[in-house]
Amino acid sequence: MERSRLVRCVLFRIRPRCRRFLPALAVAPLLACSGDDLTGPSVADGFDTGRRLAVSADNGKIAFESQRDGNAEIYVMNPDGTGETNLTNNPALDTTPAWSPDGTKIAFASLRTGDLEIFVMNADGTNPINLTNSANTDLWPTWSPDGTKIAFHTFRDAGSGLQSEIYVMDADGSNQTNLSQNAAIDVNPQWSPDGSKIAFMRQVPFSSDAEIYVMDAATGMNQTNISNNPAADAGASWSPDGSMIAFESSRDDDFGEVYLMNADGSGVTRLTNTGANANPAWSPDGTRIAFVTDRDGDLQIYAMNVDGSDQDPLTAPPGRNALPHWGTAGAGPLMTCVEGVSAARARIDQLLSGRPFLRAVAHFSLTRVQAGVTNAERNFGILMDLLAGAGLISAQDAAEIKDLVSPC
Ligand SMILES: [Ca+2]
Ligand SMILES: [Ca+2]
Ligand SMILES: [Ca+2]
Ligand SMILES: [Ca+2]
Repeated sequence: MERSRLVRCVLFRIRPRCRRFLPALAVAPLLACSGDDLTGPSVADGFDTGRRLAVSADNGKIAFESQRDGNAEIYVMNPDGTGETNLTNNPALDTTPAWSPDGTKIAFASLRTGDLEIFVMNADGTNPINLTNSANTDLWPTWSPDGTKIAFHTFRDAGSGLQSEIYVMDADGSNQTNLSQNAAIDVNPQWSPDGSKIAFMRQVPFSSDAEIYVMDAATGMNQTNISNNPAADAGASWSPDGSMIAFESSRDDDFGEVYLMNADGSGVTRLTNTGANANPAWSPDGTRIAFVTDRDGDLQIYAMNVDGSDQDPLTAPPGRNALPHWGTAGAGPLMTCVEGVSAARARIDQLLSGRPFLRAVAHFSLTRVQAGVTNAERNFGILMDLLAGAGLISAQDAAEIKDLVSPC
């Protein structure tokens, strides 16, 4: 009976046969909860990861957690499943990867210092830096779409209880602030593509229910239950245009399935039917959703179209693979090979045509390019002028833009 009940295992049950579905890290806080069976809340786990700041144009690599090497490591792979690479190579547990919006860094949680901390490393795995340095569990980072902040959840305020809070900090680890401020278990924050909201999972301790909430990212106010179903709902992943949220739920069967809903919680549709399915992660171009399934036995990552069609495996045994987070492509593709300002403007107009969400897309792709130039603020202003179709651009600015869009 190996058909596991993904969501329920993750959220409520820690039976031995369920453990393989848990992000490795989930076990630690769970052990602290109770030795109980069916009603003990799980905490920190789940299958989602800081997914989705998906705000870009082109699909980059998928980061995920793999246990193929005997301990949890952060891997990346191409969108077709090729090129799997271990980025962490550390005997400690490494989990919940989240790409930065510009595709240059990955935030993740690691147990290498003795308790879980939020780290940030370069996209090639170099230079991991501990941002949280808190004595308690810190988990599940998600970047703000402008890349300046990271939200995560932490048990630092739990005392002897189970309280978990959504915190936000500057991207260098400074100014760590409690955003959710609620006695419930609040985990797995996911920043909306427009930066205004954070979705997260809330579970009342020892309840068999879990819900997806959203709150204002700036203040933590207006905490709103958008799933409203007596079954377990978790794993929110925003569509790149912010209009929809993919999630996992056990509302129709014990296994757990992937669903879509509008960002206000309306219009729920089911996407999966085979086996247990969880951890949805939207692709930056909005056309595919990666997810985790046990349909082939061990946990593997698949991807499907947003209507649920064309469900294809990306990873293969051996090894449990989970928690996909789909990053943006490198700086090049969006603006490749355009000559000068007028061509750049035309290219942007082309990109925006009929695709209103691509305003943010262009914005972020170009922000990524900025990271490599000296006058980031200035170039940002120039590019926003281009997006608005307004303003004259000086020759010097044009030269800078040409630098940005090279090589031609
Ligand atoms: Ca590791
Ligand atoms: Ca910690
Ligand atoms: Ca809380
Ligand atoms: Ca629910």
